[in-house]
Amino acid sequence: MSIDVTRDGAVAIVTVNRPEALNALNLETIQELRSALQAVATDDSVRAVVLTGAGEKAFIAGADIKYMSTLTVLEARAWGALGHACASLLESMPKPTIAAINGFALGGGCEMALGCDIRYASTKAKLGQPEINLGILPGWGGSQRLPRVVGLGIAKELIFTGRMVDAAEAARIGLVNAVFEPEELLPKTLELAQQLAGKSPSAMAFAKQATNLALQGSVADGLAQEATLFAALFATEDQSEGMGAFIEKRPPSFTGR
Ligand code: DAK
Repeated sequence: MSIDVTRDGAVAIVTVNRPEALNALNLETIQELRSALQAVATDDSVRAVVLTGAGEKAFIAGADIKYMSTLTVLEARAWGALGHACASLLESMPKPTIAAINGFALGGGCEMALGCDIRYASTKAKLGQPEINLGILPGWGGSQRLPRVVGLGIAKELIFTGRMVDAAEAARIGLVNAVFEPEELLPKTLELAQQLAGKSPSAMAFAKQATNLALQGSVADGLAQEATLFAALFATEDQSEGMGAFIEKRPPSFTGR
């Protein structure tokens, strides 16, 4: 098994554990990752998910180049679909996902981080889309998600050159939300994950669904969806609890109902 799933209360920590290959994703690992993400996505006791890599050096150094080197066109299609499924699960599961980028996040690794809602990095992190140097392009969502995160001009520069950025530059261009010393990365990520896990699950799910629409379709369609989701939350106990707690000057206790 190259994917570990552990729990810290309502937070699931999904760790890619193949450090001998810098956590590169081969067929077995990406299939296991997809199963693990499907499981945490549908487990109501999980309210936030952290994705990270085992060892000191890498988050995920990419898709496994040795595995990819022999793919036919049809196999490459299936391979692309597997990576798309994982990144889409991270992006669309109805609970927050946070990447704890503890080292190299290259190619498919950067694309998994881009699928997450929030990215925290260690000072040792290096991110990039080096596929151009292998004669291919980012195939697990990078061509679409990187421009949405850092803007089209910077994304094109990174994808066309294949150059890596360090953690400081990644923070400056908005590719990661914050940077921490290596030993602080997981504690800080878990602190955030626990904070998010304590929010109303339904409000969180709808907030994620609504913000995901921000860069898709028209503003008018997005506003219409926002209005529907907003109104629907007034049918939940969590809305009464959240507002009641404010009025009664006490912390809220959300149940997900
Ligand atoms: N794949 C396979 N093995 C990898 C790997 C990778 N991506 N990255 C590292 N490794 C392995 C190395 O081969 C080495 O194994 P041994 O040779 O010892 O058996 C071990 O991990 C340690 O790596 P190094 O010895 O190279 O370590 P260094 O510290 O010297 O260098 C490095 C670290 C991260 C700079 C270097 O390993 C490196 O450049 N790695 C490759 C990074 C990279 O290019 N990543 C992007 C992969 S391409 C698509 C679908 C998906 C994709 C594209 C298209 N379609 C369907 C269209 C996705 C593409 C990618 O992700």
